[in-house]
Amino acid sequence: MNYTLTAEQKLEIYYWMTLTRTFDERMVNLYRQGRGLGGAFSQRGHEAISVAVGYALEPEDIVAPMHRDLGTYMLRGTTPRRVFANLLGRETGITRGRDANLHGAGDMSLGIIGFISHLPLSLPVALGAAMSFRYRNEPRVALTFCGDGSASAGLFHETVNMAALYNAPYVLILENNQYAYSTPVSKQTRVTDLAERAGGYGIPGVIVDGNDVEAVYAAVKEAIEQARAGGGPSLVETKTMRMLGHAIHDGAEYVPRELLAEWEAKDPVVRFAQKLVESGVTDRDELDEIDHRAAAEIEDAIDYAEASPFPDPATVEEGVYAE
Ligand SMILES: Cc1ncc(C[n+]2csc(CCOP(=O)(O)OP(=O)(O)O)c2C)c(N)n1
Ligand SMILES: [Mg+2]
Repeated sequence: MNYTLTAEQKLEIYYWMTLTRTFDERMVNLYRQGRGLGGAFSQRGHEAISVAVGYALEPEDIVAPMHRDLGTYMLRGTTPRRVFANLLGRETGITRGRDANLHGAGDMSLGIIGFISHLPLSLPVALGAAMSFRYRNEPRVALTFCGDGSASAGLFHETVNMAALYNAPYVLILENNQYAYSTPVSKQTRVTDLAERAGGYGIPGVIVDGNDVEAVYAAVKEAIEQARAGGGPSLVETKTMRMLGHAIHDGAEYVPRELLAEWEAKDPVVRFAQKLVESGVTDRDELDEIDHRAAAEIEDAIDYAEASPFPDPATVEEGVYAE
């Protein structure tokens, strides 16, 4: 199938990408000013992936995102207000201030399984959702994400094998951002293209430029619709670069500067903006207007979060399922 986007859809995607980028830049600033609270994982470099995936999913599908998939959370309806409130530990956040992070930030009314911190535990949980769709004969897909580091854990292999064996409507996005904390991919495996692993389990493995939003959209849409039609699972390896440290406290001094410079030149947001102008979809003025709209939404989210109350300590046992 040919999954090309209309001019209107491209501008919509640009809006979500600039919203994700602006959210990230403001989040990093806030933490550097001492106004942050929990852990914060930068999204820089991952915007094309998380936005394209969120755009490719249908409302009835289920997604289990990781910590660098903010665009997907937002596209499914998690507002910047709720995410910022979560990061600042407020009652109005997704976890009602229980976790000042993206961990556990699920909302099943939006089809989002909360991110499970223990990597890669989201993989088998999302597979369970996919199998329930299959058993009920529902044309729905479960999609989940996995990092290069997470793909080195045994559970990755067990889950992909089982998904393949049962022909589950399951899509796995492998975000290869070159590092797992301070460990480069070359120190985890002799394999360069992690998508090759799919062949070992008898499913398709596709490699896509993770900084090209249109390419990611086309590859992911194809994988989703194939799974929906009963064609079984696939793995999409999106190659990108984690442009900042693992989390806000990490200066990433161990990452060669030349490698960052190489990827900076391929920045997914800048590149898409240039493409939109060069191909005549829009002009710089309209993109500036979209940037301003996104910036205003993020400022509103920060104001909302900072004005929100912390949870009442008396409610600490609410939502605890074991004692
Ligand atoms: C079982 C387990 N071990 C260690 C950690 C700590 N940890 C959190 S993120 C991370 C690196 C993950 O790397 P990757 O999967 O490549 O994702 P990225 O952070 O690069 O997006 C580690 C080691 C964890 N969350 N779970
Ligand atoms: Mg990684």
